[in-house]
Amino acid sequence: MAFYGGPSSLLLDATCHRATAHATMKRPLIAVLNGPNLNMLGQRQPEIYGRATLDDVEQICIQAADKLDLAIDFRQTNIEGELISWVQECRKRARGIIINPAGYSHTSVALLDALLATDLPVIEVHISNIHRREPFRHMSYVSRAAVGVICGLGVAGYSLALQAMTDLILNEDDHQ
Ligand code: CA2
Repeated sequence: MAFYGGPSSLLLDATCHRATAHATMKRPLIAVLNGPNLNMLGQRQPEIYGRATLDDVEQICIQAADKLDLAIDFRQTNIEGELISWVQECRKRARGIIINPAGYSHTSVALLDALLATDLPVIEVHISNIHRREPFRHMSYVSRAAVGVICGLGVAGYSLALQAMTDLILNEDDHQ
């Protein structure tokens, strides 16, 4: 697991008289959570999931987040209860959740309940197009908690989700 946040920038006003309050502005934190077996990415089934490893996905997210002025906390677990605990922790610390729940998408009411309880915007990502695959993958419990679902666009889905999350947060801030 890893937390990434860029340096806060020190902005000077037009006349350069003083540093402004922007110096202390913190980047919004987005949790990027990954479920079981995604640690195997790039090692098997490249025809379905491509050749990128989970480390590559993490780097893609770090670079996208940096451009978007977001901080990210990128994690993967094979344990359902751990994923649920991480979702619960997000309530106090994150502005949004991007999640590839992997196999738990199709089985876990408990994960759905945890996501619903956060009241945070959730974006669900799948690397493969789950609707072109076996029927049991067509239904995702998690989708009921998601503002949007990105699937079938490979690992680029993660950076697209970060872009979409930025728009959701900016929209929330505009309406506060
Ligand atoms: O397409 C996706 O991102 C999935 O969430 C991936 C899950 C699958 O159960 C979902 O239906 C769709 C599987 C993740 C396991 O990934 C592996 C990658 C390489 C080798 C073995 C597993």
